[in-house]
Amino acid sequence: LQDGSIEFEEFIRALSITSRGNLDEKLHWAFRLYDVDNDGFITRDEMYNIVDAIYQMVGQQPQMEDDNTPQKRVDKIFDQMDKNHDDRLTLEEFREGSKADPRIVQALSLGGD
Ligand SMILES: [Ca+2]
Ligand SMILES: [Ca+2]
Repeated sequence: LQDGSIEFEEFIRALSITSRGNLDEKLHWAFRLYDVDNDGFITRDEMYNIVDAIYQMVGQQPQMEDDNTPQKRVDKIFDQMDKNHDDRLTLEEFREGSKADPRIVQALSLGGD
C-alpha cells in the first residue's frame, strides 16, 4: 500500500519531463505529479509531500523563519490558489493560481529555464 509518497527516481524523472514544454504543459505535468492518488484534486497533504521531497532533494534545510518551512509554503500556496476554500486544488485553480503568481511557479520548482 502506498503511503502517499512517491519514489525518488520517479519524482526526478517527472521533474525532468516538466523541464520541457510550455508552461501549460509543465503545469499539467506538475498537477498530475502532485495529485498522488489521481483523484483530480491536490490536497494539502499531497502538496506537502512533494514540497518536502523537493526540500530534501535540493538539500535545503527548513529554516527557522516561519515563511520557509515546507508546511508554511504549502499553506501560502493554498491561500493563493484555493479560490473556493475547499482545501483542495483543481487543475483549473492550480493553473490559474500559478499563472497569477510567478513566485508560485518558482516555488514549485518549475521555473528557471
Ligand atoms: Ca489527490
Ligand atoms: Ca478548491
